[in-house]
Order: sequence, then C-alpha cells, then structure tokens
Amino acid sequence: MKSTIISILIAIVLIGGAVFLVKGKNDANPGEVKNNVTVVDGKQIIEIDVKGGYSPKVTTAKADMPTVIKMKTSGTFDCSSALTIPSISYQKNLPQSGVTDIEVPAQKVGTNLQGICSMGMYNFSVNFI
Ligand SMILES: [Cu+2]
Repeated sequence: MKSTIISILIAIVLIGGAVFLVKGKNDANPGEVKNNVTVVDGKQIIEIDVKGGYSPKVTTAKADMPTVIKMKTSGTFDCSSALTIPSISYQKNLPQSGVTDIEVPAQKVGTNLQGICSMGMYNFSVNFI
C-alpha cells in the first residue's frame, strides 16, 4: 500500500517535471514578439540576436527615421553570422562574438527589409510602418 502511494507521488513529480520542461522550451521560442526597438537621440535602434538563426525573426519599426540594426553574436559558429541584406547592399561576416552596427537609411512606410544568411537558410525581416 505504501509503495503504491510512493510510486504515484513519483509519477506526479515526473509528469510535473515534463510539463515544466515543455513550458520552458516554449518560452525560448525565437519567433516570440519582444521589445527590441528603442529610439535614442532621434535614431532608431533595433537589436537582433544572431545564433542558429535570427531572433526576433520579425520586427516592427518606425518609417522615415534613420535606423541602426545591432546584430549581436555570442559564440555564433553557424552560418547565420554570414549576413546579407540585399535591399541596402549589405554583406558581411559577423564576428563570432560581439555587436555589429548596420546603418540603415530612413525607410518608406510599408518597406519590408529582409536579412538572410549566406545560404538562405535563416532570415529575419523588419517591417517599417
Ligand atoms: Cu545558412
């Protein structure tokens, strides 16, 4: 009888642990919306994490404003560090760790700026509204 109760308790703990793990994974979803746009001295700063892809994948930013995209790498050894932004003729290999500023001239309303890795595997976009 006592061992039955103990095994039920163990089962509850295991299920609880599994639920916790799954929930934790969802919280780290790179597609999640997060506040990565700030305005400093009339310049718009967009921060994007680069590692195994780009995060966040979609950013909404203000049009008609000079913009800097800060690409942040940290131990990034995959091809997401080989970045291309075709619409502004940008192409660069980002350092394995560090922050790279990309100057983007003011964009028109409705512009969708796309960044892609050298192989076209990973991408991100900035919608200017
Ligand atoms: Cu790639």
